[in-house]
Amino acid sequence: MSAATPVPDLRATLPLVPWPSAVEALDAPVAGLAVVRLDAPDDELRELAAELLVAAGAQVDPAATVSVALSLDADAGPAGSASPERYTLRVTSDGVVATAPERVGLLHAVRTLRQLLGGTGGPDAVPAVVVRDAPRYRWRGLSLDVVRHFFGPADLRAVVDLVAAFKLRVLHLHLTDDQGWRIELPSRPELTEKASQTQVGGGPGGYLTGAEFRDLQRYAAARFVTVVPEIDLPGHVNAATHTYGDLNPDGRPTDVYEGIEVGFSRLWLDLPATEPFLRDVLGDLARLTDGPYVHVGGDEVHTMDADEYARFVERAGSIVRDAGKTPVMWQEAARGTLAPGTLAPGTLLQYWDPKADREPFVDAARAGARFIMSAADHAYLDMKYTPEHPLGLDWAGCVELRDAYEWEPEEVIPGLPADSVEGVSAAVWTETLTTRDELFSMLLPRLPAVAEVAWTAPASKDWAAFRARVAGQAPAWRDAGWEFHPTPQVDWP
Ligand code: TNX
Repeated sequence: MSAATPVPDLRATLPLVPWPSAVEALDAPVAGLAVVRLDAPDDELRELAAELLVAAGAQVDPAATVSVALSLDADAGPAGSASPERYTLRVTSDGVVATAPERVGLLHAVRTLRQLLGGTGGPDAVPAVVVRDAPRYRWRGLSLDVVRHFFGPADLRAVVDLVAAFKLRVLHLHLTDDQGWRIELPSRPELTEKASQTQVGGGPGGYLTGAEFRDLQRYAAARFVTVVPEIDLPGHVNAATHTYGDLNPDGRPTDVYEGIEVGFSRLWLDLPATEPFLRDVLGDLARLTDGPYVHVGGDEVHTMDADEYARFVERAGSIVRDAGKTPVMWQEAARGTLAPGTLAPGTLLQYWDPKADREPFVDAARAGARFIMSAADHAYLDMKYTPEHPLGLDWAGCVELRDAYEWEPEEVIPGLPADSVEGVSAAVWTETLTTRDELFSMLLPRLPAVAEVAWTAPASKDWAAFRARVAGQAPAWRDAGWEFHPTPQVDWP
């Protein structure tokens, strides 16, 4: 562009979410990408890329003259970036070239291209640009409760598609709680037999079979999404204490629970049945899990003394480690140590409750724990958008789109060393969410806001530009059948 040409603010005109590390507009004609040839290093990647480009209105034809070429190249990405996810995308009227050191970066590049195709010119007139991009954090995720209301394989695949569309890499599934046990385990089939058939407010409930869970992981892995399963311990366990009376001091099964109170149920570490139960369920879950992480909960145990809680967390963590996985725990487990600061190094803690005392987090970080930021006042997408919103809870206040966008993960815990932040996860709890449409209307448009917090450098974030870019996603959401909440904070097309 010559110096005299006013430079439009690319951040507001290109419909890219999350905003990339560097975008350079070329002083060159737009690219016609309505019919393209697709070259990729392997068939799996070619098929995924083709699906995305076709969804954006392009046609893929091996005889086309314009090509979209994906190729592995260690030199791709922003200067100086060592992220394995980095990529470069060059769009000109001669065609598209995407390069990345790893396949994941090539798929990121295609997702960026897919968003460019959805811009105002459509696939016939895609602006000539070079994008060089890499994420801020490795852990970029969504935590989803499938207990309070059950969501089955088809809904979960749609959630994987949504998560992946915004370049998130983790789907954390909250699989057990007071209201149900949603994962079939070979050594403990009674759990799903006895404790999966209800949900909040009654209703049918449900569970994932081992085969369904494996299939879901495969579907997610093809899209570079890791599934992190959670068995919540030692609280949120009424489904287990309902199934096995011997997990209770009086030996009697507890009643089915269909309400939404939290904090009343618990295990007892010193009962003879407890340790075998922990070994069986965590061992089975680790064997079913392809990814490196197993989440063992640890939140809201309101009826256990600190010493037993600490012993419990250490037990659960070491069983998971012995099974070859890295444990993830809710923030409360920062206190899950007999002496301050002795939590096993490498443990991942998921921060959620802004009302909690921060000191144990700083101690845990000093001992080598790493943090996933799910600050409820920004990243809990089950909070209502506004007080009048018909769905959701409001214990952490309302979370409008701008609240989900404007926060800094390295500042939510004062005093925490910035380099102990592993990443960011949005979370959605389903006490009030009963259908896929309701779930998606809470995720969209707020999940893209959290995705940008996790991906984009703070200096490149801009609310006014984000509002404009997120509006540009709506046509794609409508095409995909993804329900969204048309918040008045955005001028929707
Ligand atoms: C707190 S977040 C909980 C969940 C609820 C959620 C509702 C966390 C670790 N525990 O049990 O579903 O609030 O927002």
